[in-house]
Amino acid sequence: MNQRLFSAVAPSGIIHLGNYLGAIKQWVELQNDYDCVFSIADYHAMTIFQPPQEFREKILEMAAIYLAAGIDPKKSIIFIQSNISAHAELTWILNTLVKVSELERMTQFKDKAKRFSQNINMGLFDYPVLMAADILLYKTKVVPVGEDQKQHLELCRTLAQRFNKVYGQTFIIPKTIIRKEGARIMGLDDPAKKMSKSAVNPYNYITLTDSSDLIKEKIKKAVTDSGKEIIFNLKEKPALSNLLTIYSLLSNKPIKEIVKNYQGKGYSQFKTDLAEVIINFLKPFQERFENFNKDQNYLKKVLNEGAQKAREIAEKTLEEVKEKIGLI
Ligand code: AQP
Repeated sequence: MNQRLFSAVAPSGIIHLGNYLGAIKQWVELQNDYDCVFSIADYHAMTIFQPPQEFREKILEMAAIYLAAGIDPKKSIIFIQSNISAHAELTWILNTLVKVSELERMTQFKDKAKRFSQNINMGLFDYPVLMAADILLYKTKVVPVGEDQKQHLELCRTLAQRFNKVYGQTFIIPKTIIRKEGARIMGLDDPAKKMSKSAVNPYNYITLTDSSDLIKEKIKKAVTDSGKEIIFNLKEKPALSNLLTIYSLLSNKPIKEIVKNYQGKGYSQFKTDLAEVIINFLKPFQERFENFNKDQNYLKKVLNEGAQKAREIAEKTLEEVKEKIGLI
C-alpha cells in the first residue's frame, strides 16, 4: 500500500487556472505514487451563499472537471464531502480543541470576512477546522495544495498533535506539498491579490471552461506593469511575472526561454500569444469536460462508488476517535 494523499476543491464556482496550476495539476501527476482521495468540498463552498439549483450543477461539474483533468477513478477515490457524515462529526470534536484566537488569525477568514461582510457566518470562521477533519479522517500523509492553504494546513497539524497528546496517538501528522511554480497565481485584475473563484470581478480569473473569445478579452484586459520590456521580476513587474508564470506552466517552456523570445517585442504581442497558449491548452480539456458533464449518470456512479470507499476509511477513523475520547 502507498502512502495516502488527500486534497479537495470547493465547488464555489468553476475552477480557474490558479486552482489547476496550484493543485489539480499535481494531483494528476501524484496519482501513481500515492493512494489518492479527492473530495468535492461542498460544505466548504456553503460558507459563501450558493443558490441551490446552481449549486447542484456546480458540484457535478466539479466531478466532470476532475475527470477531464485526468483524475482516474480506477486509481483514485473521488467523492462529495457531504455524502460522508463523519466529516461534520469530526469537525465538532476538533472544534472542542481549537482556540477561537487560532481561527481569528487565519488570513483567509480575515480576507473573506472583508469581502463578504454581509455574511460573516460561523462556517466561514470554522472553515479550517472542517478542512482539518477532511484530512485527518483519511490518515493522510501528504496534502498537495496552493500556497494560500499553507496556514490552514499548519492548523490541521497543530490540531492533530493536540488530539494525539490529549487522547493518545491517533492521527498522522500530514505533510504539505506546495509546488515552487504556480503555488500562487495572482488575479489578472490585481497582481497583489490571488486568483480566486469567488472574486467579484470576472476579469480576476480565467476558468477552465472560458470560451476562446473570453480568454482573449480577459488577457487583453489583464493589468500590466509600467514599461515595455518583457522581464520576470516579481517586485518590479508582478503582473507581467504572473502572466509569464502562466505562460511557462501551460507551454512547458522555461521562463528564461520565453523572456528571450520576447526581447524587443512589446506587451501586446506577448499577450496575444499568451491567450493562444491558454486556448490551446484548454481546448482538449474542454472537449473532455463537455463529454463527462453530459453523462450525469456516469458522474453519479463514480461519486457513489467513491463515497462508498471513502466512507469505509472515514468511519473507521471516527470510531477510533470516539472510543479514545470516551464516547459510548
Ligand atoms: N490563486 C491560486 N494559485 C494557486 N493555487 C490556488 N488555489 C486556490 N487559489 C489559487 C488552490 O486551489 C485548491 C482549491 O482551492 P479551494 O477551492 O479549496 O479554495 P480556495 O483556496 O479558497 O480557492 P479560491 O479559488 O480562492 O476559491 P474561493 O474563492 O471559493 O475561496 C487549493 O489547493 C488552493 O490552495
